Amino acid sequence: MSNNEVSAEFIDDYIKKMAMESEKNRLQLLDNSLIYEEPLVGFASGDDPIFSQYKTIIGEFHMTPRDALEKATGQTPEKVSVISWILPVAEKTKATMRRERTYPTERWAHAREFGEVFNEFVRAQVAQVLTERGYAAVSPYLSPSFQRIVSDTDRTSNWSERHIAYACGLGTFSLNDALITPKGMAMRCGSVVVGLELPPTPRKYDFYAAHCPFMVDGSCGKCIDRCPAGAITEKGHHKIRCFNFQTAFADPGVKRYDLPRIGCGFCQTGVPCESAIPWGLLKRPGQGSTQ
Ligand code: B12
Ligand code: SF4
Ligand code: SF4
Repeated sequence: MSNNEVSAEFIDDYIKKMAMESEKNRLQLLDNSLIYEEPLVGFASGDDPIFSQYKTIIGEFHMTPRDALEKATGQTPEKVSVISWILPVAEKTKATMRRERTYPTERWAHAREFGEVFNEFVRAQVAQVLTERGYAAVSPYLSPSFQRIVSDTDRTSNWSERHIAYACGLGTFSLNDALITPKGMAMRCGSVVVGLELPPTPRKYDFYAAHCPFMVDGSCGKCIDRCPAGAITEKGHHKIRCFNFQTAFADPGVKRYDLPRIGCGFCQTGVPCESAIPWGLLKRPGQGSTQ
């Protein structure tokens, strides 16, 4: 099969168009409004050394882009790239959460549930359009190789979508672990690996948590008080406390909405990093910018 030319612009437009036009990006059981606003899209070389570093930072089990592509397709293309996208939660949904303190709003819970259904659709569609044009492609999260790694003290995976987004220049980590992107922390993200050369998006940061004022100089810390579970402290994010707390929202007798999962996300809303990088808190007099 001969390859049809695919450019970074084509992929960027394809993902943005899908978000704006797909019925799946709508809160169909509520008011049919958008789940996500316009996505951000970034790229990295699959051979960027950061992906091997993740075997130390995350664990030996974390797949490199080549691992994921070769396992799924059996192909070893000369050039490999990673495509990552950020799906920013719509303003209307974030606004409902800002007023709440204890139980996620119905809009947030629907956006979590059906927003991830849409995210899976984007992963599958992007991989398919590239495959149809003759390129080896896989969404590692949807592939049989994807594994969640669960213990009494940790919850992780062998394809961390936010580490992939970090590598693709889309944002940095934070005090509460979540990724702060130019469109904020209230988002979900996804990725596809493709046997094609794409121009890497510059990473405009040299510290893995450069977008979080607490991690830069100990200021902000607003997510500590926002978390109703006490899962965020000055020492960071307690994943098991967080997991147990949000799982309890879906217990019969507690559950308020007819959904399998409720999610949480108080730390992602009503905080300075909710919808943007909090530059105002990062640019302190005499300190200059971290951008
Ligand atoms: C397991 C999991 C959880 C677990 C554990 C989260 C965690 N910290 O890993 C629990 C159940 C607690 C959880 C909770 C939530 N989750 Co969750 N979860 C996942 C899942 C399935 C895997 C995460 C994973 O692999 N983590 C890997 C580990 C290693 O990451 P980590 O411990 O945070 O990494 C730290 C270190 O690596 C460190 N680090 C140290 N040195 C260095 C150096 C460098 C260079 C770098 C880059 C990093 C680094 O940085 C990190 C932060 O400290 C992903 C989906 C996916 N496949 O990625 C979604 C995901 C992370 N979850 C997401 C969301 C939205 C949520 C919730 C809001 C729930 C909800 N929707 O209602 C909460 C938010 C909690 C929070 N503050 O992060 C989003 C991310 C949104 C965001 N803004 O970051 C994801 C990506 C799902 C998606 N497809 O979008 N989640
Ligand atoms: S609320 Fe403040 S301290 Fe917490 S992650 Fe956001 S910027 Fe960092
Ligand atoms: S998702 Fe909820 S429980 Fe987990 S850290 Fe954020 S606010 Fe706390």
